[in-house]
Amino acid sequence: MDQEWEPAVSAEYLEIPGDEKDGLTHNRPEEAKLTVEVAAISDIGYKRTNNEDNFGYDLQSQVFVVCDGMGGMAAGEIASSTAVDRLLRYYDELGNTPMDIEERLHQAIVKTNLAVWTAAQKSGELRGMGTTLVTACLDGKRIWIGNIGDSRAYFLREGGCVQITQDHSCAAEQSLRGKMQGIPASGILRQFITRAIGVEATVQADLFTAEVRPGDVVLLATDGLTRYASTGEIAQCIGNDWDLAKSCRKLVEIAKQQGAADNVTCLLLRFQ
Ligand SMILES: [Mn+2]
Repeated sequence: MDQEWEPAVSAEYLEIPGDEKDGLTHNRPEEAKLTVEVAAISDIGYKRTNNEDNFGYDLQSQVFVVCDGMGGMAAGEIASSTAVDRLLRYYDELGNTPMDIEERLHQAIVKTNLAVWTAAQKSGELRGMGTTLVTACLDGKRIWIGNIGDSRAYFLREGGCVQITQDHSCAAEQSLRGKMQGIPASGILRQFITRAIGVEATVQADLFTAEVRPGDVVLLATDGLTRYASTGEIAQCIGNDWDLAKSCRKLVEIAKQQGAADNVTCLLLRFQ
């Protein structure tokens, strides 16, 4: 896989308007922009009595989001559904401002966090609720990914699959620091989320960006899938199947075959 993914710390990116080679301009507007196909599914799984995952997208403004809520009673569901709704709304609204796509996505995440946090402060039943968030938006041939928590983005090209995001969890962060010795592999600490939407008034998202080509696939998924599926299994599952909805159902089936102890959500994007 030759695509280089980089943390989007700067706003440097190139707009590619279409085919311009050897001084020849061949104006084919239908090819100047990639088209994107989307399929998504959220399954309650086998062990949970409610589904705290949510997903949403807006094909008009080309933004996609998956959230995994947490909190007592219905609070987790409210946290994730609020985050999905607000992210889509804020991203759309910010399209009326002169800010570039990176700043627009960043601001939409910041405003979404504040909205969920504010709702949590206003109600005793919702206090302490939070949600993960993984989002993708498109700018011509460039994709931007933002994440908070342990819901993930994966990138698939030519049969390969790589994980783009880093989990904000105890397990991932201890592993990065090479300090796994003190934490049992099955320990409850592993599951602790170190960053979430709505828990504090401010939040720091990680942003990533890359250029996409026809045939590329991006997967956004909650831990209810990712705990059961390796990158190899995801690549095999999506493979060359051109039925994107079928690929979604096959991914959920990977979790179900292993007990689906959590809610399972996946959202697939394919570029053409
Ligand atoms: Mn989950």
